[in-house]
Amino acid sequence: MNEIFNKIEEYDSICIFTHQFPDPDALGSQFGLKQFILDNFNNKKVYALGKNNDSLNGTTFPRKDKVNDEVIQSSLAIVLDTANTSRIDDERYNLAREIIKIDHHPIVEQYGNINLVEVDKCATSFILANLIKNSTYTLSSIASTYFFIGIVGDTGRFLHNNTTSEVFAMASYLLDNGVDLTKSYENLYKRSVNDTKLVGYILQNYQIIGNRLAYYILEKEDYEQFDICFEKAKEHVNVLADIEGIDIWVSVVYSEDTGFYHVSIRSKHIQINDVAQAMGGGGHKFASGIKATSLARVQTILDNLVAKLF
Ligand SMILES: [Mn+2]
Repeated sequence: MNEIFNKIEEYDSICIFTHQFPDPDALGSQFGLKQFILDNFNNKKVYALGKNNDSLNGTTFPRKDKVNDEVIQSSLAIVLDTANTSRIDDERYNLAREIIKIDHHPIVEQYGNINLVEVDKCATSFILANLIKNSTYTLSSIASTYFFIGIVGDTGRFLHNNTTSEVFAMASYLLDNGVDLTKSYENLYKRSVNDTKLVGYILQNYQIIGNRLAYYILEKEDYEQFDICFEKAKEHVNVLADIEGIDIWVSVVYSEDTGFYHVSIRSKHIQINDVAQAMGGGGHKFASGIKATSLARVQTILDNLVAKLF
């Protein structure tokens, strides 16, 4: 995709966007791309936009940038890891002169002037690292580290079934480029005492339906009693991942900011993104999310998932 590099060359100012509630792949691809551009192109202004994730920005990744509307109006926008425009963090992306979409989610909206979507790839960070690896540009140790963290995040530390041999080959390539493995993992997987208590609470209170679906619901007061914020509370769905006999596991976490119950669905073998899409959400075949307006709506989602099991 030389045209992506050509577009970067063409613009003095580039604004990089990703999705709301950014996870390690959203941030890894965003800051990896920003670092790559700064390392390889002269005199570019590059901005990573959107809200900070307080558990990742400032430690694992830098803090986000702030710009006024005029800057975006004269910029190229590159939107990463986001299937549909309503999920883009900072709706001012549409002020930009041109938009490039780079993503690995199943296609919902092709909103870019250029769309690079590879749904068979484990992470957007992978797609970018691969693009650069196959070019004449250089990939610094810092950019490699950000992309590596993105891949680690979306493969669950090389555990999920999107972990192919090409993923290990890319990890090997990035490590050769100077990824600091210990530092990457330490920041990403450290857990505060309070967060550990929340995990204990989840393990004490989750429910099982029909011996095959496990779920938990966290109201605001459930996580705030441990002094944990919504973004952090939302990260624990895989606490239920390895329970024997459980095929689908679900976390439901209420956010006062959005007014929604954020439903995260994970599955071993059973496709669940069709259920998510039918209920207004989306995502990957075995990892999807939906925003639900009420507990009654959450129950409908659970009923629809159970219907896939029996
Ligand atoms: Mn991703």
